[in-house]
Amino acid sequence: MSRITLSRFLIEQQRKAGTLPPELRLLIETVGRACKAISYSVNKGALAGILGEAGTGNIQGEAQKKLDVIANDFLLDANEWGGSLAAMASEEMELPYHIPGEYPKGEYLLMFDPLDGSSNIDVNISVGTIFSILRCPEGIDHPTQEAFLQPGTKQVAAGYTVYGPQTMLVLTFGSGVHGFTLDREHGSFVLTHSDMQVPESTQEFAINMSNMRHWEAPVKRYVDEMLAGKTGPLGKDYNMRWVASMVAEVHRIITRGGIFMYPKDARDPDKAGKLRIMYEGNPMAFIIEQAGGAATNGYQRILEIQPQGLHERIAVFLGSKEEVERITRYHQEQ
Ligand code: AHM
Ligand code: MG
Repeated sequence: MSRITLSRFLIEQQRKAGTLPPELRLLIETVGRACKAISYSVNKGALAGILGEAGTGNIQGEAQKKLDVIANDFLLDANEWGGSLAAMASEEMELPYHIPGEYPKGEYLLMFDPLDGSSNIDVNISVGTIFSILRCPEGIDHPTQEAFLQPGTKQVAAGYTVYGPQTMLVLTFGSGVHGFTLDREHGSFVLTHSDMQVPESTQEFAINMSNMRHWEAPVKRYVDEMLAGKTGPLGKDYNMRWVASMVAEVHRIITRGGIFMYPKDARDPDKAGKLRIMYEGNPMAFIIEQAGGAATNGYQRILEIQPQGLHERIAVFLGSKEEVERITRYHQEQ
């Protein structure tokens, strides 16, 4: 059988009545094209002079890497002219990006973290792009941040691209999770992982252990129980991984199971975690749920939270259902 490229896959989904509107298909293809360009840049690294600091900061007070800025520009440039979008928002920009007047506007809103885990780029460890697509509320011509503040259940599509030993685009538009590997010789994403599923139970967890002293009681309890191993209350030995790149972490979990945690902690009481709901928590929660896993902030489904700000942070617990349910129970019981 011939290979199914991303374009072919999306066109075939569009033909299946009602599952994928043509405008959304075009938009996903365009995001995929931008990710290809990012992948080639990531791959060239020092050869293209794109490693290191940009010398600027973003709205979150984080120093930007050159590649953060390059990836953001690739996504803006690729998506502004196609006619599918009403506006875009990014981790790297304080306010929504409006579609320039010379281009037609469409009905969707696109949000992205252009280069997640970018502290890894200089040490040649996996990074990624995360994106989330919403419908622009009706009657809004010039979307401000309020238009974006919809709960994750309203997402019409979400995905990530992991730039690792292989570049893979993993995608959902609400009917399962589909994984495509970039074939560099042909320049196309090819369907390699159909109907990806997170195993229900696991013996692998991911958390930044160096923050342990700042955690809240339910997280301490849960990690202590895992560390106690076979003779502890959970009755099994666990293994730990921490890549410091959420995309790589989620990709591992979707492939072989596990739980990923970035809890709220006491370092900064004003911040409910490190990760941002709109372009990290929501898209990853949508993908993980579509793959049969679960995602909560310790108390409720991430997808049901009403966001209050474009760059709002939340606690994230996602992955294999049994484990996410356990840590959520521990939060509710306290
Ligand atoms: P970024 O979007 O600025 O790259 O930050 C998000 C990243 C996640 O990919 C990762 O899970 C986390 O930050 C790592 O944090 P830490 O530095 O605490 O290990
Ligand atoms: Mg990020």
